[in-house]
Amino acid sequence: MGIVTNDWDFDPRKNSTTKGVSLEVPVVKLLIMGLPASGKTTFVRHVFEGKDFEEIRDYVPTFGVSIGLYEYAGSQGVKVSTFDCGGQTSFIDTYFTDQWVPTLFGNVSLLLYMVDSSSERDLEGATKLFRKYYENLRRNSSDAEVFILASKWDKHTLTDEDLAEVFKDMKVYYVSVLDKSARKVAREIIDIYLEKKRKEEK
Ligand SMILES: Nc1nc2c(ncn2[C@@H]2O[C@H](COP(=O)(O)OP(=O)(O)OP(=O)(O)O)[C@@H](O)[C@H]2O)c(=O)[nH]1
Ligand SMILES: [Mg+2]
Repeated sequence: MGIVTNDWDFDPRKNSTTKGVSLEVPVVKLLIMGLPASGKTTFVRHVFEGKDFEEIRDYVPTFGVSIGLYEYAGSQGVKVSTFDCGGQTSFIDTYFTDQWVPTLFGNVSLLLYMVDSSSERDLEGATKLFRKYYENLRRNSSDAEVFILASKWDKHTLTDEDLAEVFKDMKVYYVSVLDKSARKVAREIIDIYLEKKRKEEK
């Protein structure tokens, strides 16, 4: 089985959510992964499509990988492509096939790994899955930046200590789509990446 996607025959000129994005302009590729219902799609729609929580609060599992291309308002002139990977087990298995590894894990600028901070029960599973994704990422995009996003921080039961203990050297950010934190963190993370690129080019 291949990956079934919302819009897998990805041609940004046709499928872009923003019109007129030039393919020549380099884009920041965000790979967004995590367990089912950890908040990935909500984050993408809130940050990049400008939706408020009330408009998008119903849980609709992502079928395969949902790809978007956005002109990012937070940093002028920057294009962001989002690869929002559905967390259901049936999809996850396909992400590691030879057919899809390069498409998903290649050329990644930033991996955002979502961990539901309102669910203590899932932490072990989330950590295991993270390791698997991380290994594939490092093999295919050795210099990608990696961030753990502790989602649903408005109702967190996990503490920052819990997360620091399992994600040790990783950078952990706390986000909620009910306040300004998700957009603020997205901007901070993208700026970190852009700054790194600027330094490399000098
Ligand atoms: N309270 C609260 N709920 C949130 C937040 N972010 C997401 N949710 C809820 O979490 C549920 C799952 O959200 P999704 O974003 O669809 O989850 P997902 O990670 O894309 O799930 P899959 O596509 O199945 O992998 C929805 O009911 C959202 O309303 C948040 O910051 N705070
Ligand atoms: Mg989703």
